[in-house]
Amino acid sequence: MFSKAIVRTPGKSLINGLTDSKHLGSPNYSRALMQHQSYIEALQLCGLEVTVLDPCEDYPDSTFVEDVALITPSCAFITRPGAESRRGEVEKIIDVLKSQFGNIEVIEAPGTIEAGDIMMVGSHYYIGLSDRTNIHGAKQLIGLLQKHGYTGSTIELKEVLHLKTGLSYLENNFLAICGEFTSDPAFEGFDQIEIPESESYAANCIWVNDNVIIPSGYPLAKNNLSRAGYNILEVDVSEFKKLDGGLSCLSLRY
Ligand code: CIR
Repeated sequence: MFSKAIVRTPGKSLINGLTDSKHLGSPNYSRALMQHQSYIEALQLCGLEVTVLDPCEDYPDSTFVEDVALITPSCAFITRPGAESRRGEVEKIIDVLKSQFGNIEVIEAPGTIEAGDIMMVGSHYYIGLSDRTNIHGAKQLIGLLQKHGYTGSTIELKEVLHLKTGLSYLENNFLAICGEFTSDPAFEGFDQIEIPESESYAANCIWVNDNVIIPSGYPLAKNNLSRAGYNILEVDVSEFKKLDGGLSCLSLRY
C-alpha cells in the first residue's frame, strides 16, 4: 500500500518540454494546470497524502518527477537523467527526498537512468535500457539495490521512450502490457492484461491501493482493466501526452 506521493506543479515553461509527439500540438498551460489538479485529487481519493512542489521554470520537464528518483521501502535513489536538459532536475528534488528518507543513494556518471524505465515488482526491479537509461546506470542501480536486499534485471527497449510507457505492474501478478513487450519472455509469468496498440497510451497506468488510475478516453483499455476487478479512476492528461508523459511520470508514490 502507498500512503504518500510527491508531485510538482507544471511551470509555464512546460510548453518547451521534450517531445516526439509534435503532431499532437503544443500543450495548453492552463488546461495542463487543471489536469494536474485533477490528478492530485485522484491520488488523494486513493488515500494518499500529496506533497505538491512549486513549479520550476528552469526545467520544462520537471513536472515529470517520476524520472528523477526511485523510492523503495528502505531508501530513495536519485537518478541521473539521460536527457541533458533534465539533468539539473535532481538538484531540485534532493532536499525534499532528504527530508523524508534517511537513506539516499545516487547514480553517478557515466551512468544515466530515468526512473520511468524502472518497474517495481515486489522486491525486484526491471530496468529498461533505452535512449535515456544506459547499461552503466542500470549496473550501478542493480549493485545499489542488492546492497539494500533487492534484485534488478534489464530489459532492452526497441521502440518506446521508457519501460513504463508500455508496461505497468498492477500488483497481484497482474501486468498491463502493450506493443513490444507482449512477446518478451521476461513477462511470460505474469497475468497479462493486454492493452491494444490503438490505445497504447493507456498502458501507462498506476496502481494505487487497489485502484487503478488510467488516462481518460481509452475505453478498450478501461474495459480490460475493469475485468481484472480494479476500481478504475480516469484522469484527463491530454496536455502531458503532448510531451510524451503519462500518468506514472507525474508522481513519486511511496
Ligand atoms: C521527456 O521526454 O523526458 C518528457 N517530456 C516526458 C517524460 C515522461 N516520463 C516518463 O515516461 N516517466
